[in-house]
Amino acid sequence: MIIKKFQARTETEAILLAKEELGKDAIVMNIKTVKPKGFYGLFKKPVVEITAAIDDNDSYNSSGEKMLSELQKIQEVAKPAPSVATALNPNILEEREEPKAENAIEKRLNDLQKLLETQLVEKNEKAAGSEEQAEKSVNRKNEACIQLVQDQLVNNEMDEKYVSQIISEVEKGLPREAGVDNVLSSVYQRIILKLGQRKAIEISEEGPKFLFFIGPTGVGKTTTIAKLASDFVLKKKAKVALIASDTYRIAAVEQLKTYANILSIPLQVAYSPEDMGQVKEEFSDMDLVFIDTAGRSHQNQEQKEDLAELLKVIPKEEREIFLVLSATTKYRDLLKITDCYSDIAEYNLIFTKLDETSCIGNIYNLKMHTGAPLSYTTSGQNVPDDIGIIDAQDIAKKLLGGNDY
Ligand SMILES: Nc1nc2c(ncn2[C@@H]2O[C@H](COP(=O)(O)OP(=O)(O)OP(=O)(O)O)[C@@H](O)[C@H]2O)c(=O)[nH]1
Ligand SMILES: [Mg+2]
Repeated sequence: MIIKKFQARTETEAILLAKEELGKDAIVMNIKTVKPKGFYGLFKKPVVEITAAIDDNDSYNSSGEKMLSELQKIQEVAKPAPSVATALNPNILEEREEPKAENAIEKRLNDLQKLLETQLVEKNEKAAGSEEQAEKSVNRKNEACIQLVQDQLVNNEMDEKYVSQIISEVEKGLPREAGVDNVLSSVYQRIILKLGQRKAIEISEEGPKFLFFIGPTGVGKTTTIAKLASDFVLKKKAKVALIASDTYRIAAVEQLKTYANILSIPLQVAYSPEDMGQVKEEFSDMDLVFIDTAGRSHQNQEQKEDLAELLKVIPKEEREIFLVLSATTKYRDLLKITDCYSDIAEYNLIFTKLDETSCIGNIYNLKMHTGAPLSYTTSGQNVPDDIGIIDAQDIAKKLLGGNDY
């Protein structure tokens, strides 16, 4: 991993500099405003400093020590930062929220660090009896540190194979006497890199985008559509339409109709691929068309084929597919569901019901398993408020911060 700081007059300029030097896949880890130092600095305007990173798969080589000195301490990266995973896309950055006050997650992370340090001091006091044991003690400190972080990730239901993968990558670059902060910050930054660039819905100049929401029954597809459609209609003044294609339940169409009425936007029902073709023409002057599909059992072959037929009506370049998953579903079932939908099409991932679970390891696991971009998370039944673009920093903090602190 290469980590570098870039300064410029504006955040966008700093990001462009980072992009130029590190490439388009670089990820912004932190953004802050810096006042120029020294006497002459008094007369200069503050500049924006971003810390960007790129995974070069060759991390911590001979200059590992130097790179590590550039790694910010976990407190620094965990400071109230812009909320979003800040992939290097200026459009996405526009959507970033203002920095929040110190929040509970950061406090938990700090508490975790203190706890880990206390446990390590105790272990080292027991171990360090003589000079001769000093060497062993250093190794033990490293091992104990890593073990504690590892346990934390597994407790948050991260798959052990992915935990081992991250730990072995981090271990390669750790200095001989790495402290808890070194281990935590390396793991934190690696998790953010692995979560990758997020996928947000954006309006295109080239015509309407048809957004399919697919997934198992009752996960929150319709509610999520209502939240997103409200956001685009009310805040972004976009031209939005809805399509109900739930061929199994009348109530499903009624549910969507209610939202369409509240937002005063058009709704059409498409029961078959032919209907879908007609409605597509009708909505050709829209910015975004949200398509609600019937909740399906991933084991039902007939339903799977129906969905595949429906998707085929819209050419790939005009459509985006969002697989909606509940964060409360068992890991083994999530694997089966994602595999089943992978047979049909490429999708982006939305996780709902984060308010109903304290373990979010599955978000990381599913990202690794599918390679699909992460897009949104929802955390409550309130339309339109309980939704946000996936925030990799937040996920990394929660994974490391645990539930008991
Ligand atoms: N706690 C919580 N409940 C949610 C969330 N999102 C949706 N729900 C609730 O989950 C239930 C099902 O939501 P729907 O939007 O109807 O789910 P669906 O996937 O469209 O369901 P089907 O159309 O039957 O497949 C409703 O009671 C929603 O209020 C969330 O983020 N958190
Ligand atoms: Mg529904």
